[in-house]
Amino acid sequence: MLKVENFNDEISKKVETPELKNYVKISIENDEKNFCVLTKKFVDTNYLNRLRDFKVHDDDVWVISYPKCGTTWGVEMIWLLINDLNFEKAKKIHQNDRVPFIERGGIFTSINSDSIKITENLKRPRVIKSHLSSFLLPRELFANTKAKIIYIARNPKDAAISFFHHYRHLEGYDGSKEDFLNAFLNNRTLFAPINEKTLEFWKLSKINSNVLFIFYEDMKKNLQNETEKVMKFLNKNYPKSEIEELCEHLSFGSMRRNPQCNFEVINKSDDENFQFIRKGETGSYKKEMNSEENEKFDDFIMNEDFKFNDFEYKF
Ligand code: PPS
Repeated sequence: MLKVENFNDEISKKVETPELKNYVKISIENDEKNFCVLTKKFVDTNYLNRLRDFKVHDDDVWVISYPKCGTTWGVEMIWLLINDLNFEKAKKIHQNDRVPFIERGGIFTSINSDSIKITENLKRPRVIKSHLSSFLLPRELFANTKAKIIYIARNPKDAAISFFHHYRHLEGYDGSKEDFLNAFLNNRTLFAPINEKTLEFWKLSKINSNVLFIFYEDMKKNLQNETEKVMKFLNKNYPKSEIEELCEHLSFGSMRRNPQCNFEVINKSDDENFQFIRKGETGSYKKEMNSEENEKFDDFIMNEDFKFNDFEYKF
């Protein structure tokens, strides 16, 4: 049984924005670690049930992550690997139209399109993006299917800083960094909790050969290596020269210049130069978090369950 609760506390109210109103916590009854922060719209529009009943195909590839963990980067790589490295098409069609963000229409105030229907109608093989926790994803994805899942993880310090900028420039947040980071640490930002979600997919990847777990930080360190790993997982085979061409397409500079990947920003008021593909660094938190915030994040990611499951974030 799922439980839906409104967040009526100050921490949560402080990170409400014109796009993100009325946060709710959806959880599995009697299992407090299994929850996901969404907006009330998700329940009101019945995305909650429609998504869980969504028909999955064996040739689907689902890209799952917590926001700001390199989803757009990974999605671009995976879409191209699945689509015979069709760079021409990738440069012509916006990533959102090639790879639907399946829950999008059930979350943001101004999005009126039916993102579930759009995903349903997408030509196969489909690449589908989601930030949901597993208990809100289609039941079929975890049963009776050969569909593949690729989970992309990033350290929560960089993810939180990136999300702060995202909230400001894409969701209309006008509060302070302090309030935002406090909400993040209290699992009140959209799609929280990052730790539990990450660990859940880490554990899944250990027991299910259809689940691959990759790290943003590894992509930064050696993109070619990670690309080849993903290529093998998808049962594809391209010569080295083509993989090199793909890595060039996926480089920070090239993706930043690519309007089909560098998403539109709505609020540039306090930083004219802000772009969705922002810094693209590991450790960008070091310049943007003070030592007290940094320590709070250290506590946040000190998790007994991580040790027990042999999981560590990368920095
Ligand atoms: S979203 O909104 O959840 O889909 O965001 P997401 O795509 O997951 O994450 C955005 C961050 O990924 C960085 N990014 C890249 N880094 C390195 N190289 C490439 N090619 C690249 N493409 C995207 C992007 O800059 C965001 O991180 P920050 O730290 O904000 O720069």
